[in-house]
Amino acid sequence: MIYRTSTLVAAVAALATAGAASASLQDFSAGIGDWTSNDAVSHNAGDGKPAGSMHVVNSDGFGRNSNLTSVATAGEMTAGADFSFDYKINAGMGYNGAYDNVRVTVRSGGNYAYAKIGYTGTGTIAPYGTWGTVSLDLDNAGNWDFISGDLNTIMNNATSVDIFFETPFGGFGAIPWDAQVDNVNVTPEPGSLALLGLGALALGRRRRRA
Ligand SMILES: [Ca+2]
Repeated sequence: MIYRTSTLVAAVAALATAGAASASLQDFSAGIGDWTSNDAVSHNAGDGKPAGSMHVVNSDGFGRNSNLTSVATAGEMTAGADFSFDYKINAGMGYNGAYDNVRVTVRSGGNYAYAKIGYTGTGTIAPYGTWGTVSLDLDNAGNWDFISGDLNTIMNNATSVDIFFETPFGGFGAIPWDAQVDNVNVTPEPGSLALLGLGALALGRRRRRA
């Protein structure tokens, strides 16, 4: 029994280490890292949660969306993790966000999965000028509107992540997207946290017995 407990504690410790290694918080306090865009992207030092965020403005006058892209490094994302970020749309296609989407696309080679939050997706997005949060369980197929290839394979081998601000409509001409993103984060799956609790419980029992 003590052997089993030790094994469990060791497993939990290994999980905790793996989780810490894969977590990556980008709070944009100093810059925008490797993020790029089809539109004008910049560092907004004065605004964020807290101050310091990534700011994208539609600059081509024809785009239906503004797309922010980051390269995913090996091990940064894992299938069981949650991907989350805060966003604020200062201006979109209009109607205070009622016809807009925030979309997340994760790519791995030629395969990809995307999730849409908003008008043609799940739930609603935050009204213009207020911060909202998107949080996606990477291995929950129900979160993803479209998957090409195997979801877990995509997430475990992600090569890039895109955050889109988009309207599902065409033919509206210039869409004056002006949006900000803060606190892009990858956190270990809740199951790891439950195991941590179980490990602490097992450790407590072992100590009481000793
Ligand atoms: Ca920030």
